[in-house]
Amino acid sequence: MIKNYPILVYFQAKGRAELSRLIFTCGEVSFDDQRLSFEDYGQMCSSGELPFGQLPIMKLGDTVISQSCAIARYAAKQAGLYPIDHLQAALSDMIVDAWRDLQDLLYGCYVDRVVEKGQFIMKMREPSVKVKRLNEYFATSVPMHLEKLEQIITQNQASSFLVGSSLTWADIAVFDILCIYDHTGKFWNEPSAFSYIPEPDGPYQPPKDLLQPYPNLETLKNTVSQIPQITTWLQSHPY
Ligand SMILES: N[C@@H](CCC(=O)N[C@@H](CS)C(=O)NCC(=O)O)C(=O)O
Repeated sequence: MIKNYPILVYFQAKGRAELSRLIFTCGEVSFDDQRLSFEDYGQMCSSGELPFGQLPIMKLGDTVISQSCAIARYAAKQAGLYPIDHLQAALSDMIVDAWRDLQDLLYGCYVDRVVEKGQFIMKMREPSVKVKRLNEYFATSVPMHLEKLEQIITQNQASSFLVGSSLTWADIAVFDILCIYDHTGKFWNEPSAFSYIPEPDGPYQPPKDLLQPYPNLETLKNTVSQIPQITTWLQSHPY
């Protein structure tokens, strides 16, 4: 039977799928949240059903959509969180593209994508290299992006959201990446997590007071976390 609601497929992690999950949840759009093991992923890869050999994907009937931003944009339109005004839509796209840059740079600290025997493969980095890259990431890329996002909110005369007068998918994207940076998150300190670093100094600790220089972002994070659908989602999906 063809399901008439989206099936979102990703690993057992927030990663690049949590934004779409949060958007669907916030807009009360039904979706199937499928989480795969690495073994399942390998099988899916060999079956050729992944358009670019990567996750997340979203299945809608016989159609498979890849690329996290494309999926999240679809979710946002379904959820009523994508701006109707074209200029506001472009501003929201800009912010979500920055979300994607931050995700790419973060996972690039952990894995390298290399060509071996004519195939793209992911190679885990040496622990010390990961730590060095993460330190650089939090010292340079993160503040540069957070500063800009803070400024965008300051300059928005219409509200304390990033774009226009109400919540959009751009706010949820920024919320999502800020949650990933939470130093208490399982992402950093749970040995079973994909990104746990066993050596040389135990789990990586992201900076504790990351949001201290960015009061608008702190307010935004609190506001989004208090949306009832999001609060309920986070209670049942803390990691
Ligand atoms: N541009 C893609 C990147 C997707 C991506 O890198 N996914 C990772 C998991 S977070 C993956 O499937 N990696 C396997 C591989 O690249 O071989 C997106 O934003 O969805």
